[in-house]
Amino acid sequence: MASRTEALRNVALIGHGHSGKTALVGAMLRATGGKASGKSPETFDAANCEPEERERKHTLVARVHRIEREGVVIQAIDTPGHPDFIGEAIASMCAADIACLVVSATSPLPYHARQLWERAGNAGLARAIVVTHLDHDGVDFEAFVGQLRESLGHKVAPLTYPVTTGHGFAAVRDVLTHHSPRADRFHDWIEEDEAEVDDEVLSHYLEKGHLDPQEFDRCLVPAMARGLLVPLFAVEPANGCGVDALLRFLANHAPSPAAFGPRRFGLPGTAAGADAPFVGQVFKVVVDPYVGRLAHLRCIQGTLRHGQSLVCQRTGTSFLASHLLRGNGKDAVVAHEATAGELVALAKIEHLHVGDVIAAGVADCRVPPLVFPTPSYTRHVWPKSRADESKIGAALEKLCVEDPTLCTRRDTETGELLVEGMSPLHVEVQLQRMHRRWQVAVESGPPTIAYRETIAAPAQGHHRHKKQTGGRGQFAEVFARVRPQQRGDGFVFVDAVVGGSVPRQFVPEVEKGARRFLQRGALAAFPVVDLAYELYDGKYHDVDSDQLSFQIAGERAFHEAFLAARPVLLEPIMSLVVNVPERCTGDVAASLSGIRGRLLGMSVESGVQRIEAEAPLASLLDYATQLRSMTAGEGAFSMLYARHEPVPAPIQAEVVRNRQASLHPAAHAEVSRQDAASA
Ligand SMILES: Nc1nc2c(ncn2[C@@H]2O[C@H](COP(=O)(O)OP(=O)(O)OP(=O)(O)O)[C@@H](O)[C@H]2O)c(=O)[nH]1
Ligand SMILES: [Mg+2]
Repeated sequence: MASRTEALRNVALIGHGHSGKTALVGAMLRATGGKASGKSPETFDAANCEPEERERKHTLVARVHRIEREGVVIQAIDTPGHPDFIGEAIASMCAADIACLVVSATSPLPYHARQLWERAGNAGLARAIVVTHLDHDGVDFEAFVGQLRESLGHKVAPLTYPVTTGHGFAAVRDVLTHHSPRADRFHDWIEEDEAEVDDEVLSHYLEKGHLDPQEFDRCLVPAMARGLLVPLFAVEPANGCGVDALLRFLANHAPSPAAFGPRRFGLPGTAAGADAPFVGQVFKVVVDPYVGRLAHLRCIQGTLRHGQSLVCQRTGTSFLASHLLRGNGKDAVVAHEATAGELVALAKIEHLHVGDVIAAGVADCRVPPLVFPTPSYTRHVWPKSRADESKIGAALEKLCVEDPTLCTRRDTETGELLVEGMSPLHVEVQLQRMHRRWQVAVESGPPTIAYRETIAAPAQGHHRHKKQTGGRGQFAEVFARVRPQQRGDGFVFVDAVVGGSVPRQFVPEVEKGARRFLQRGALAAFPVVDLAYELYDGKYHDVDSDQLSFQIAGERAFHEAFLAARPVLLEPIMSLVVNVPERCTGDVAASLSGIRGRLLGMSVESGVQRIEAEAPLASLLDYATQLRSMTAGEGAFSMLYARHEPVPAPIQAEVVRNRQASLHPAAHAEVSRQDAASA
């Protein structure tokens, strides 16, 4: 009898948006007597159940659905196909043994689906393809399969095929049981792929020109597990056509977690068996306002029992598995134990993150870390009301724990609270979710660019501070020079006073005043950097000079020198890596000049064009959207801060004007009014 692990099939459904993944889960549940009342993903009650999903008719979070058939449990993970939510698909793949790429026969394979396909292969998963939308008129199944074999490799071979496509698509044939010229041709393709499993099989195949039926059956699982064979299935989720053959294949021939063993996860042993010490990996975290935090994990080896003591390998923290749950769609039931390969959830464990490895004790394991794309779109957020102010930090943190492609931070230069995500849609959905779940309402806008001020030439400045108001007066006089420093050298204070014209005890006060000026700048109230301030002369008064007077004189002399030293604004320049389909290379490279960008290099890797460039952050705030429209949603980019560089003069004037308007709206309005009147 098969063990519990051998009776599991962990299937990640991946693919582009609207390809039919959620509809397919619904069809599989209906075919096996599971809960799926509605036929379309909008009405099927276990799917797309969050309001944000229903509004946009897209799956936005991954969900595990348990589908039981003749003693086999298929744990199907339905993932979002929208490129902005790729993080959910990436994490789900680490919980699966087989990735089913769901593709629509009505359009060529989109770049995003290709990316997911390659990630599944790199993660060592077996791969299969499900073709949907074969009921559309004009679809040519053979030609479509030919295209897939062309772009994904000749290991793609149909296991089922439609009798007819278009309106009349109502039946499929199973290549394993049916005989016809078409079935035989596909059968030959499969044999050819299987023959590569090992030398013995290959020599039999070469000798006889085919495999024995037993050999054929025996080699199906290893050929898939090693990526030598990619079976393809024809399906129509709405009428259930082809679904039974797909389920039969998954149950009888798809690799179970035992086919790979813990080795795929970098563990030393080969046995995933119930007696091995427990190791698992978190593939999803949900923070629910009612249930609290739920960490979904895949058991990699051994058995996880209720009440067991576990250690998080990242932090070394121990905790008890006191609430063990088994998820199914939007529901969960209490579980008492889970064996290798099972997907379960631990409730109320506060510190677990996506990708964390947990084990019974400290384990010798090198489970590969999950790599997510870095966020490339930033918004400045602020609370709508006082009440929201105290809750915003905690609520944002909960969202970021759930979504590894979202992060939040306070900008140290501008002081703004920032939310960084994959695109405007991604950030908007997350803020909407924050409002719904945690009742925290925020406003958002583009972030303030962290400009800096510096000088381009040396200059001198002087200030005499004198006040006589009754009693003791105030007196200090300072002469200073400023000169530019290398970029990145910061601020240097030089004491060049000779002959005690500024007494020793007041020199640090002049520096204090100078440093105060650094904070507030003179061009547009941005911090001042990369210059030297030399105090070379001054005057004092025996009675009236004090610390404050020298601070004021030091700061104002700086101001005067700074304005005379050709002040310039520096802006952050970012290093960009843009990945786009090859056909978009020309457009994307040409568009760099429109964002004041500089092309640094280009290379092609498996059909993906990688463009390296630099551009100012100020012109990248909306780049996620621009790139989407240039590449039909298929381009992606990441950026890293490189350095600050001077802003071109006309842009500097505009930045200064806008900054004055935002800092002193009333004064700006008055100036504009006078300008208009004089015009
Ligand atoms: N005619 C036809 N419609 C289909 C087929 N497969 C799916 N659909 C429909 O296509 C629409 C999108 O299907 P979904 O299952 O939501 O697509 P998805 O892949 O889950 O999309 P995301 O959640 O955005 O990733 C739904 O209205 C389905 O009913 C098919 O084979 N034929
Ligand atoms: Mg979906």
